[in-house]
Amino acid sequence: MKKFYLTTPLYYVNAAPHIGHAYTTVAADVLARFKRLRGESVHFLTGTDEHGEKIEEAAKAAGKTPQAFADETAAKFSGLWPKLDILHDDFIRTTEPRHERRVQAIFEHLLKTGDVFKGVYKGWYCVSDATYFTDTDAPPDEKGRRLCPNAECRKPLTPMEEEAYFFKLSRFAKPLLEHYRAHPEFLQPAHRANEMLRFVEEGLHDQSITRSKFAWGVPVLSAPGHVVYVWFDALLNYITAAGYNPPGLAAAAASPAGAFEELWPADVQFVGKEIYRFHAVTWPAMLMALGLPLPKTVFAHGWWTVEGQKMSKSKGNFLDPMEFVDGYGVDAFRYVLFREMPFGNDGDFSREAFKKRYNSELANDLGNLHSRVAQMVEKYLGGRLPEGRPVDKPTAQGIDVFAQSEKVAAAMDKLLFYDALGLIWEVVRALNERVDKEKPWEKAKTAPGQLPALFFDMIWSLRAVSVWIQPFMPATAAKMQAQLGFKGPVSWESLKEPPAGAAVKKEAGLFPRK
Ligand code: ME8
Repeated sequence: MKKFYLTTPLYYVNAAPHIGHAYTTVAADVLARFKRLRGESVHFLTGTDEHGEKIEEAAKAAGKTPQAFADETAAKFSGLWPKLDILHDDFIRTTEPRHERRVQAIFEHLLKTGDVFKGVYKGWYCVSDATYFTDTDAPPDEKGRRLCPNAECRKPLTPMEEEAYFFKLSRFAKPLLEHYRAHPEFLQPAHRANEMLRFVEEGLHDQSITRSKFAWGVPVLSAPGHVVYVWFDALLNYITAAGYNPPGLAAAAASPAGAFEELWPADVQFVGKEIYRFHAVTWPAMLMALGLPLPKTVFAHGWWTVEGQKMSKSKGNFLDPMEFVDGYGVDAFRYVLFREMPFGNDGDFSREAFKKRYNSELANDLGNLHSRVAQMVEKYLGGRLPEGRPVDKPTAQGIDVFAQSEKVAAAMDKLLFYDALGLIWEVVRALNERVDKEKPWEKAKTAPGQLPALFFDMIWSLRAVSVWIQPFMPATAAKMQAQLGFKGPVSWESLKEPPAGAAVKKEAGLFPRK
């Protein structure tokens, strides 16, 4: 059975993880948890990108071997994910034999088919971005310097002339354009897809994919002294980790028959917008060269600035996710990431905005609602909802909760996490309004007979909220569900079950005010 396969980029091990890395990885986790909740079988891959000149230089600066240096930083990534409640199924490091062997076999195979060929590379190279540029890509500036054309980087480029192997990228411009047109869901969001389309329409250059001036990379078997270009190496992780057996791979190293087909093609690949060209152009061309199907969707999200500024080494303003996890709890951090800016756009991460959102939406809207309703059920109904079905279905101030659930699911499926949270908060706010309007404490005196049906409806709606927020805030969802008398494992469909006879109790608040 094919699994829902989703991936994040492989993060470079030259520096510790920050909120940018956390963002993409939590996004993948949110989708993975949503799919599991819907009953799908999921495979979620993340990992680290460990080769290349940049890592070699960083290791040298730290006085370590590249491998020892990579081991240390990779552990920071793999150690952070459980603290962010990320449940990945696999963590690949590009220095692992399972990856390196496959990269080597793929290289030799493409050399045979002619999509990889030998030539001389002459041009410019940005060590920091690990990207090649031609004379025209990077014309000299007013001072005659060649700087990296990436506005975020602008570091001096290194002139390069070396014998190298090339990937025949130019051959794939036409098939790529055909694929983009035939599969509008392939590149998302749409505005970034247009950029890629325009780029490919201008024609593609063959790409140098080996280096011979340094050693920290996957060695090319048939060309001693050459190592595989870090991007060509790293992009392949999405299939090497999935157990792709390239022609020529030693039988002892092969994964069992059918294992790869269970995962590939990937369903969603998440990346940041700055590496979209590699994922929207180079990567699918590599897959075409291998005769493999393309991922269904490659989604490029936007970038966070921090307190209005780009995060950078020189500014020393990389935000550590643990600052927020320690201060507010992991769920609040996961929530704010997707509530503060629409997924796909750029946005600013500020401590003040975080605190405000935490207090108004989590402590006030959701936390208060949950505790006051649970408390009233304890007080007025002795902590137990009536048996039977006093209402047909939950309605929050006129919102049909079941219909809303379909809308939330549709937004999640379309990766519109911000919209999904918006729909969920419509219900949270409506429920708060309902309490204010119906004033159960007055009804307890004037019309106590109405309370069982009212709370039955409210708890049912709250249970739905707890299921919807589960992908974003798994620990909070679990706390709510325990207090709302949910029995057994919860799935997306569980919200349809009427809470007949449920035992409701109020425990410590979900989100203490800060
Ligand atoms: O590019 N806002 O690794 P990397 C949002 N190794 N997301 C951000 C971000 C920010 N300010 N900063 C980083 C590489 N990210 C390559 C990838 S894939 C085969 C190889 C996230 O460590 C975002 O996902 O520089 C971005 O694409 C990724 O981290 C870059 O991580």
